[in-house]
This record gives sequence, C-alpha cells and structure tokens, in this order.
Amino acid sequence: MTIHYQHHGSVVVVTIDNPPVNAMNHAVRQELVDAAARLDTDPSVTAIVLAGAGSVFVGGADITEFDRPVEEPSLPAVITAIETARKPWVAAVQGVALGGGLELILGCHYRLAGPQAHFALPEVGLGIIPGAGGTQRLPRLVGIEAAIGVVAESQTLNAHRAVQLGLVERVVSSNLLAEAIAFAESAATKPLPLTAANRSLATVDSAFWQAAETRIGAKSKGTAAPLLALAALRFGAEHGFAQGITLERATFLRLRATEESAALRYLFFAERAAPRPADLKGIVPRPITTTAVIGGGTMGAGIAAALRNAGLPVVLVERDAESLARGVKTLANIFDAATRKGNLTPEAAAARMAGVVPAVGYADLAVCDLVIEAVFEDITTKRAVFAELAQVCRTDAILATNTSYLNPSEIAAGLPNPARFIGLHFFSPAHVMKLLEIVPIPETAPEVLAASFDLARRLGKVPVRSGICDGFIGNRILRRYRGEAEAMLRGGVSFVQIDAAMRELGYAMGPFEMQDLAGLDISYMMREAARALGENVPETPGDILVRAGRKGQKTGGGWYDYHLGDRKPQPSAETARLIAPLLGPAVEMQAVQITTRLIAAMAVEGQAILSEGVARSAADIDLVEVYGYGFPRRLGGPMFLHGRPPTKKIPKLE
Ligand code: T1G
Repeated sequence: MTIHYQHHGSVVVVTIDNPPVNAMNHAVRQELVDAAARLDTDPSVTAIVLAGAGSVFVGGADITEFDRPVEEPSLPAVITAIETARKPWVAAVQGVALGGGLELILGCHYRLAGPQAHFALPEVGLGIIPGAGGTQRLPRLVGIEAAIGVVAESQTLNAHRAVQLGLVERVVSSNLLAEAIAFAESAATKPLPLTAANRSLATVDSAFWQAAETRIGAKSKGTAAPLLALAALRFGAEHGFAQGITLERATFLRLRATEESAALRYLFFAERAAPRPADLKGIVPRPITTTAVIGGGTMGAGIAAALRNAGLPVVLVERDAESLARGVKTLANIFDAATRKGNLTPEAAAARMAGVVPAVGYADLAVCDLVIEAVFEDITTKRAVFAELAQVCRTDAILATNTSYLNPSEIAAGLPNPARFIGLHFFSPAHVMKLLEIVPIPETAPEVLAASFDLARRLGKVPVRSGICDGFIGNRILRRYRGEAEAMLRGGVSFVQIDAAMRELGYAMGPFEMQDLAGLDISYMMREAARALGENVPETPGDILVRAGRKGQKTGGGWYDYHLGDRKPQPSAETARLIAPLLGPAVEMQAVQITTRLIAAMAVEGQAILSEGVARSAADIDLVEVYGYGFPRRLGGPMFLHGRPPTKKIPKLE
C-alpha cells in the first residue's frame, strides 16, 4: 500500500508511504489520481491534507523509472488533478520536498511546513529540468528571482525562507498534522485561493535574463540543463503558463533521454551506494571520537583540517618544534583562506584551531581512537612511525596510513594487532577533494573497515574501497592515462593538442599541464628508483625535461613555460628542442580521437582493476575518476562511457 487515508471529521489525511524516500513512482501516481477524483466527489469530505510518511516528505519522481517510457498517469496529471479539485488540498511538509515532491505541493492550494522542512528542485544535477510544473508554478508563487535560484542553481529553501517567499503559509513548530487538519477545516469554509498556475508574473527586462544566463552558464560545467531550465522559466514568464509548461515538459522528456542525464543519474546512484558496501551491513563501526595526524605537511595539515571540519579533535604531531610550527601555520592558513572566501566565520575558524593539539612526539596519542600517518612517502620512515605508534597507542586504536603508492601490508608488516591497520588514501588538498580510497590489508577487522567508511561519511567524502596494487585504483589509472598520452606524443601528436582536447572535454587541465602542476620530478624519481633496481625503464620525454631542470611550474617551466607569478602555460621552444629526438613525425589528430583513445586506455586499465578484484564495481572506478581526478561528471566516467553503445560512446565535443 503506497497511500494511507485517515478521516478526521470531514478532513481526509492522504499520506504517501513509499519507503525509503516516498518517490513518486507509478503506483503512487495512480493512487493519488484516483484519490483526487474519489475525494472530490465524496460528500462527506470537505478538505484534504497531503502528508509524507517518515522523515522525507517526497524525494521526487522515481529516478529508476527514467530509463523507461513514462507510464500514465504522469506526475503533471497528478498535480493537475489536485490543482483543479473543488475542495482544498493542504500540504503538510515535515521533511524535504524535492523535485517532483516540491512540484506536487505547488499544485496544492495551501502549504504548511514543519521546522525541518526544506524545498529544492535538484533536477539540473541529474541532467534534466523539472518536468511537472516547477519552472512555471514556482515563480508564480515566489517571484522570478527566487525561482531562478531554485530551478536553475540548485538552491534549497528552508522552512522560514519558504514562508518569507510565499511558498508556504506558515511554519508549524509542533504537531504539524493537527495544525494542517485544523487549517483544512477552516479552508473548506472559504473560496479556493488562486492556484499557482493562474497567478500573474511580474515582468523583468532582458538585461535581467542576460545576467542570469551569464551567471548560470559560468557554473554549469558544460552541462546543458541549468540554462535550459532558465530558458523554460523565461519562456513561461514571457508567453504564459500554458505555453511555458508545454515547453518545460518537452525539454524534460528530451533531456531525460540524453547520455548526459543517464551519466548523472548513474553517478547519483553510485554516490549513494558507495558509503554502504553490502558486506559491511550490520557491522558496527569502531567508534572514533579522538584523532591524531602524524605529519604536518600539505597532506597532514589538509587531513587535520578535514577532521576538524567534521568536528573531530585532532592531535597534530611533528618530529620537532620547527616542523610543528610550520604544520600548525599551514593548518591555520587553510581556515584563514576559508574565512576570506566567506565559507567560515572568524569565530568558526578560531574554534577549528582550538580543537587542534600540536605535539612533538607521540606522548599525547594514548587516548586517540584513530591515528592517520601522513609522513614522507618512504617505507622505512613510515614503518618507523608505526613502530612508535604501536608502543604508545591503545591496542584497539585504528592506525591508518595515507600512503598513495606504497603497499600498506608492507608498511604494517610486524605491527602488533594488524587488525586495526588500514590505508586511508586522501587526495590533495585533503580538506577539499571528496575522494577517499579505503585500502584494507588482509588482517583489517570488519569494524575497522566499517569505521573508515563511517569516517568518510562524517568527513563528507566519497569512499571507495581499493585492493592492494601499485597505485591502488586512481593512481594506477593515472599512470596508464599518462602513458597513453606520452605514447601519442611519441607518435607525433602535439602534447599541446592533447591537453587542449582533454580540457575541451571538461577536464580542468590536460595530462601534461597536470604534470607541470604536480611536478615532473616525482614520477622521474620513481622511474630512477626502478632503474636503480635493475628494471628496464625506457627514457621518457619527462626524464629529459627533469634533467634539464624543467620540473614544472615550481621551476618556471616543465612541458610549458610559465611567466613569473603566472600559472598560465606558455608554449616552450626549449621543450620542443629537448624532446624532439624522441618524437615521430608530426601527426594531426582530431580532438575527439584523442579523447576517445585516452578514455579507452583508462577503461581498459579499469577493466583489469575490476577483473583483479582491486575495485568492487565499475561504478566505484568511475567515482574515483570523477571525484579524485576531475573526470567530467556529465560523462559519467571512463567505465560508464566505455560500456555505452558505440553510437553514443564518443563524447560529443560542442
Ligand atoms: N528515486 C529513486 N530512488 C531514490 C530517489 C529517487 N528520487 N532518491 C533516493 N533514492 C534511493 C537512493 O538511491 C537510496 O537507495 C535510497 O533511496 C535512500 O537514499 C518530475 C523529474 C531524498 C534527500 O534528485 O536527494 O523529481 O542505496 O541514501 O540520505 O520534475 O535521497 O538505499 O538502494 O540518499 O535519507 C529529483 C534525490 C528526482 C532527490 C534522502 N529528486 N534524493 O536522502 O537517503 S527527478 C532528487 C535525495 C524529479 C520531477 C523530476 C536523497 C534524499 P539505496 P539516500 P537520504
């Protein structure tokens, strides 16, 4: 049963009960249309209250239905049935009313909200636009300016703001249902109010729309939906509700069928599945209330900031007072920057720092539930840290390494009680990047693994479990991606063209620009170390550049030249001269051929990672690429793209 009915005198409470989020699937829509017709003709009924069971009012249309044709009655049909009813419908919103859930209550005659209620139209994040009147009814209730923020910029309204804007009659702080029933009884004695569809809209000039278009276009990250949502809203404002809602529905149905929307919906479900691996169901995470970070460098300070942002106290440990002072300063700078951007008040920044206990040595760690090591990427250094930690930490304290390349099992070899050991691979800057690769060793206890996933949730990160291999999931694919790009370079394709193609696809920068940012010397040193161990590692163009002192932005030049204080890459005649001997005759390649070849290389490596069991699913690999390496969200990820029908596989480059 998806709808419950309760009679309170002449008022009927219609409760949508479709766990877990009361999504408006076909069964709910059919029940609501039938209820609207039946209750409208029932002489014993004078008014209806519409409620949602549980903590969510309605989480929107059922996204799982989007890969199938629309099954009537559509959501617009449900909303029209309510809006044209002869008896008042009063929505009682106790939780979030999202997407179709907000559109549903826009068709009601009145809306009351509990203090926890929130209202949003998240459709553009799924590559679609509201398809059941959101772009047309919302502006007629709250005004065009506020509606644009919700419809095209994913802004959320809390209950009080909803009242200020006229979306909600009032906030009811206790017993929302009883208040709504009383409100409905009173409403039944009055003429019905003007419905949202019939309200007029104040006109705005073209300069207003142009400014909105510029603002929204600048942050849409190449996705089509935000500007199309704005266009639907504008069209309805300029041509009336009926024409507006027709355009809205047509646009929604068109976008629903696009690859971009399929990709964004795929990521939506992947992001929700990631924090809850099936095999950890029922495992109680080991509690984490006190933490420590060993190492106050860029990574250590970033990790400490992420822990503080989640409200966890942190002991920040360095080997001496000078290094510790540097680490504390780095951490303070992170919060100062957030304050300058307006993301933190000065008081909140001070509170973040007040929760940091700087320490030289390990004496303060006996109380810590979790200690994260973030020292120099060297096995001897790391093993020495854990030998010390084993002496001073509780035997049940979780000990984690932030290593990005070393084998966590080798780091933990010989450690007493290895069941408490795990790899937590943060990405720099650790307080910003959402990806967290969780790398258990064979001995890691389930409750320690569960505690790591729970920690990721508390830090607002996307957790992906990785098996142990060189580079885990992300850096292993990165190495393959870079290798393929260098193979194309050797084959005569210009690295400037390769970077441009990946930027055009939606990456912030291409593979060569990224090396200049990170520094060419890191991978150079790894190749040299392998050569020193007798491995046959052929000379690469990167070797030549590093030996010529061209290590990237930090030395004023790598693949590109950089003017002092300017990060904009400039073509370098020096680089061209240095690497010429390694390159084949120049070859012209279309951008789409470049991107397809590089994405295919990532997907082939991803397939190997999957078949080796290093990753649990293709979606996990795509989460790593999107959240750790800047793969354009609108494309879903290399595994998503690689699995698509050939006609749709090559990403269209506008
Ligand atoms: N459809 C189908 N399944 C959904 C869903 C939805 N709309 N929302 C959530 N789920 C699943 C989710 O995958 C997970 O599944 C479970 O429910 C719990 O979700 C016509 C076209 C509502 C704030 O974009 O933001 O309406 O992993 O872990 O943390 O114009 O879910 O358990 O198997 O997120 O309590 C617009 C999406 C749709 C809202 C609850 N609506 N959902 O958060 O639970 S398009 C959205 C959320 C639309 C109209 C258009 C959140 C939530 P599983 P959860 P939560």
